[in-house]
Amino acid sequence: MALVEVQVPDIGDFDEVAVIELLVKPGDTVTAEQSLITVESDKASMEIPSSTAGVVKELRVALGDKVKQGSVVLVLEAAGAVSAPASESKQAVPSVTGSQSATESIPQATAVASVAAAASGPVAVHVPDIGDFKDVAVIEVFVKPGDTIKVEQSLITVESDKASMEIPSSHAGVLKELKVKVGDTVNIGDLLAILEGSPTNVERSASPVPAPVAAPAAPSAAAATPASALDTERPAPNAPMGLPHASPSVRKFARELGVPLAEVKGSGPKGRITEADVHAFTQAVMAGTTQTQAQAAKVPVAPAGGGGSELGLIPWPKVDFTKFGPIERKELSRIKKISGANLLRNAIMIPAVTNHDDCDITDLEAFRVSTNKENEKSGIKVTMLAFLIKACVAALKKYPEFNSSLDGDALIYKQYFHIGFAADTPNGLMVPVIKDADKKGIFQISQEMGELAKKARDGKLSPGEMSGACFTISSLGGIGGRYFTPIINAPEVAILGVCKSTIEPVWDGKTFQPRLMLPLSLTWDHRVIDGAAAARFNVYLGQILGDFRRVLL
Ligand code: CAO
Repeated sequence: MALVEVQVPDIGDFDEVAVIELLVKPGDTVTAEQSLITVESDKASMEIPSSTAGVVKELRVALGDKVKQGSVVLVLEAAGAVSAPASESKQAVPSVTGSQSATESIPQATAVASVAAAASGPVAVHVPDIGDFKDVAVIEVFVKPGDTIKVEQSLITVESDKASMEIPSSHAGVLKELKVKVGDTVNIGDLLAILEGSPTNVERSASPVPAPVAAPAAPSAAAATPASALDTERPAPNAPMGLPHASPSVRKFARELGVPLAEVKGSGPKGRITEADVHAFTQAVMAGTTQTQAQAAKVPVAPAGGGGSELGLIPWPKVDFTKFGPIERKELSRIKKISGANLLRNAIMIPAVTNHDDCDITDLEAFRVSTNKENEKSGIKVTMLAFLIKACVAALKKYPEFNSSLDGDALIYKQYFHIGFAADTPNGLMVPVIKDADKKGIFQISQEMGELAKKARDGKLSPGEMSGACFTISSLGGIGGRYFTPIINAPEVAILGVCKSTIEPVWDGKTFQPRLMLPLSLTWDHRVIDGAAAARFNVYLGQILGDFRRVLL
């Protein structure tokens, strides 16, 4: 069985596009042409299909990664003969520029633009080069006669059986006549619309090439969504799996409004969700005639702008900072947006309390340092965090409500011990998970932690490596600080924050002794745990870290 690297094929005009969805996971069997990931630029999204059939061995991309032509998406154990690489597959992905490369298409487009700029009076807008597509159906019309059209404004959406794309206007002006309607089929060069040209034509951008967008109703693996991610496009738990059937602009619009697209009923052809549907859904929610599933479950979804109006809060202050000095605006990374929505929900929804404590790790640190010296050659560095993970497992076993999750009026007690640890990465906070930490030794945990932390920093964590945690540890010990109040990673019910250990004078009954003290901050969900249990958990944790022989008792 050959291992095959599946690469991003020619994706036309797109240079570096973000991975917004992982549709498969290691162990999945995929067929040739099956969609593997969805990538998105600011204007469109598209699915990257597999060039060959086989079993997924390794995902080489993670959510938020930027990919381009040639980037390796995953490694497959090919079933049977290896087929042509994805970049050679004609059918694989709609090529936005047909046989032309993106760079070739631009000068041509610019030339058209300058002619258009000089034109006034009626201007014809044609279907541009839409690559491999023939006789594609018009499934959506965004404009009507009388509308003022901007350059690059989407006029219609066309759809083949595998993908859909929006066709933008090559010119600005007032729409005089629309030459197509829903249900028509179009090809390159077909007349789409007549505009009354406007002098603003000079502003047209270089490329009239349509952007390919995601194939509708593509399969979406449940496990592809990291446990910590709350995406408004993610199908609701009870909804059938699959991306909502909508164009990228409608998806973007829904995201901006914080509308869960999976809950919007599409009125377009084949149940496609239109902008009007999103409007109608928003109005119905605002009027109180319908509820999102999150509202029904009394879980507030973070609004895109952090408005907070649905919580009855006053609006977020809008300040023109330029009045006070120079500024620079930078978009939040996708990871920050996703984790921000989760953190907001968890901070608001969980009646959380934090207990602070110190524990004596003098002997443990001495043991750790000597162990590392003895095992220098092994290349594995034993970390304090590995001991903390083991100590937490012992405390979770002794106090099982800390290893539970709320399910309505019931508690789910987990009989496994998967421990998440917060990792600081250039793109934001990630939480990789050490699975079955109860069955692993300190060396194995240290090694796995090192590998997972590296993958997190490189943006290479797979969804499976970030899901299933029972309890999370957030260690700022390598950085500094004294105590903090970590936010619980729902549906877990507690999280341990750890800061930097320092030598402190500790009274032994006769005299002060210099001891290495580790500050612990345990945040817990008061619906599940009470204060006395939390104090006992912290005390027990401290006792174990003070003397690990206690785990044997
Ligand atoms: N007290 C004193 N020193 C500590 C310590 C502690 N509690 N924990 C770690 N250290 C030391 C380590 O021993 C190491 O020292 P040496 O280089 O001399 O051996 C140094 O600090 C650096 O440790 P580290 O932080 O790189 O490694 P780690 O195993 O402790 O942690 C990881 C790994 C991935 C958790 C960490 O790199 C990280 O990302 N921490 C940030 C987590 C975070 O962002 N939390 C906040 C979440 S809420 O926004």
